[in-house]
Amino acid sequence: MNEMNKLKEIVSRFIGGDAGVEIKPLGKGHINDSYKVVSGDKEYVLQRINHHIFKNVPELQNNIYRVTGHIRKKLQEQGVADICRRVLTLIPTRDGALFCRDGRGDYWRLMDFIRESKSYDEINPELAYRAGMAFGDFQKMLADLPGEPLFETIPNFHNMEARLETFREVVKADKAGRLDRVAGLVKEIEDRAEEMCGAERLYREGKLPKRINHCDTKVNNILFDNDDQVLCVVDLDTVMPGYVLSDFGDFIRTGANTGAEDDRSIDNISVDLAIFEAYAKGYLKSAASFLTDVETENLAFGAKLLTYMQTVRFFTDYIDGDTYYKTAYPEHNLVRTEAQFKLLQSLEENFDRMRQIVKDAAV
Ligand code: GN1
Ligand code: MG
Repeated sequence: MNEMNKLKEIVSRFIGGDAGVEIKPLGKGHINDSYKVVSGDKEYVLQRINHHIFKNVPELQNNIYRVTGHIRKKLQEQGVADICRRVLTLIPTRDGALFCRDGRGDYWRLMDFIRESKSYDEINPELAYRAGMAFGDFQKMLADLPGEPLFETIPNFHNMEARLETFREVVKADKAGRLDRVAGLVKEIEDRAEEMCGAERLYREGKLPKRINHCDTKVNNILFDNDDQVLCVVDLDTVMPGYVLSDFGDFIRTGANTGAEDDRSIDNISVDLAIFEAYAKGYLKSAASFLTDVETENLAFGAKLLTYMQTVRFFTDYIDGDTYYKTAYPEHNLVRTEAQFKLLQSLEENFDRMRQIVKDAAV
């Protein structure tokens, strides 16, 4: 069976006969593969879930089912219109399962496509403000999710101590023989290691809580409508307990970078403080009511932490021989590492200003 027929066969397990189904690649994820499916007047997103990374797909899908169900209920209670564009909807298979497996052992899921929506890789302050409110609302809506804690779809996902442990192991093993030329950068990582484990220390001391977080608040994981109003938060694979400074920081890492995540021109990269300020204001407008002082005080640190963490993660993958992230060319992970490190330096230079902005926005 060719690839297209295989995809059609998978879609048919969810929605029945494949007459007239059109399937095209979609999106820019580094982990899963996504396709847009059009069947008559219906539109869907089909995804192959990377089960080498998300090792427990049933639990992963169950998380998403619970999270989207809870948000849908909240939106209904608030009388919000057009709910099917305001929260993701999983489509079960014809047997009622939340995913299916193919003959190769790959896992697949189907969701409704959110119509007339768009995402941005580059954003302006106005939209950053709206995105900040939306991610704050997302955390707020999930604060009273009933039942068991959500399953940790990737254990220690945003745990800096664990990330550094893995980093040190791959440095030691130097599996791909790439270490020689990057020794300077390894030192830069180590020089900051102690500071960057601060959130884990605060947690152990009982000073920093965990809440249900999105854990992948990239700027392009927010969908806007044609009038640039926020429709919905997408990419829910990593929704799990974490520190709010992580979600704050990951948006700044992606949305407030004047360059691209993998920019080869290092001079393009710096923090855009107008976007930082707008996002902080929007986020605090939604979240100030539930944040503790320690959480608010550490939001600016979150921007440094998540940028440092992403530097370490790309660097780990580079040294390890590119086993985790999809890459478009051989040195892609090194380019990403250097680009993220440049952003980190810019955040360090502007850190006092960022802290003051958060302080002012919090009053
Ligand atoms: C991955 O695939 P995508 O773009 O949604 C990664 C995030 C990283 C991001 C870096 C499960 O997200 O944690 O921040 O790449 N997701 C996973 O762009 O590792
Ligand atoms: Mg993601």
